[in-house]
Amino acid sequence: MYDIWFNGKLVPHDEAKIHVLSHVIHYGSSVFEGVRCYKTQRGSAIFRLNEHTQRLVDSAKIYRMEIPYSIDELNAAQVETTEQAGLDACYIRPVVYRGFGPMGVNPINNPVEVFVAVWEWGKYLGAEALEQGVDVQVASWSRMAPNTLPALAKAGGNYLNASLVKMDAVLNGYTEGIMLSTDGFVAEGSGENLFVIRGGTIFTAPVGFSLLPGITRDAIITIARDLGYKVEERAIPREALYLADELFFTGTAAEVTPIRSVDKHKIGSGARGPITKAIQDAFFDIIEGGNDPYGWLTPVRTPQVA
Ligand code: PPE
Repeated sequence: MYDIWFNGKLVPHDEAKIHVLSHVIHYGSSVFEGVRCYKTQRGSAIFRLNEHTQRLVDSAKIYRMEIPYSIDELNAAQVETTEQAGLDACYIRPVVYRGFGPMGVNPINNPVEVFVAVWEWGKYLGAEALEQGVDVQVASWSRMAPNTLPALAKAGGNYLNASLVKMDAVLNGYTEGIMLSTDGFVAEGSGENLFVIRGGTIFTAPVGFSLLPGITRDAIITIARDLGYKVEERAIPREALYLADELFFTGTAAEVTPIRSVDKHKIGSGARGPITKAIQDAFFDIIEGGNDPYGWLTPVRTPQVA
């Protein structure tokens, strides 16, 4: 088990503990990130580290949490935690939370604490998924409305909504659930953004539709436009999912995962489509090939390059 960076220093895995009366346990008051370090052909590198850290800081700001570390220190903590683990590739999880202090909902006087953990994480939606695609359903739970919980914050509490969606999907025999906004437009998966392709144009829902502004989403919009595709951010009705030529999820964990059916409607040919493949290839050229036309890779020293 790898050391965990806990409030400023690495501690052994088993010593990174918090009190049961910590605010976060009772009220879900955490914000977090999911970041990947890849083993590329040019050495190990963290994908879009600074953008993830910026989103962590943004999430904390929404909840009035003052992180006692700068962006540079948070970036360095993630690099240090990755390097000490000695893994060529890993998933990095920085978490900021309200700790032990006064009881009650008001978190203002509870300390803001930070840890960074890493672990090995394989293909999020299954090994075959990247090629074969996954079967999904539209969730019966909506994504939280914009005046309930802020979707731009990647907050622990948001994942109560996401886990209801994921449990239902899995218990119903699907890999994932797609959430609609409370007014019925497509929002996102429980842990992924969503892209719809029809007639050669790529659509994704705008950030205002109760979704996390995904860093992979942003990367894929950039890559797709540079490949010459038209990408439009606009409201997507549920039935556009059924009529799509191609659909895919994006996320740090899910990467670019094709969807082959929604509510048992076959999407396109029922397998990964050609535009999805072209986008995946360009994405994998960065994260596996180590080519970095956009400056998205932060090199780390791991055994591979030592
Ligand atoms: N929407 C949600 C709700 C979400 O959780 C994620 C990431 C995304 C979109 C994609 O965002 P980005 O990773 O920046 O492209 N979900 C993370 C957590 C997954 C988990 O099970 O935990 C992730 O992919 O790391």
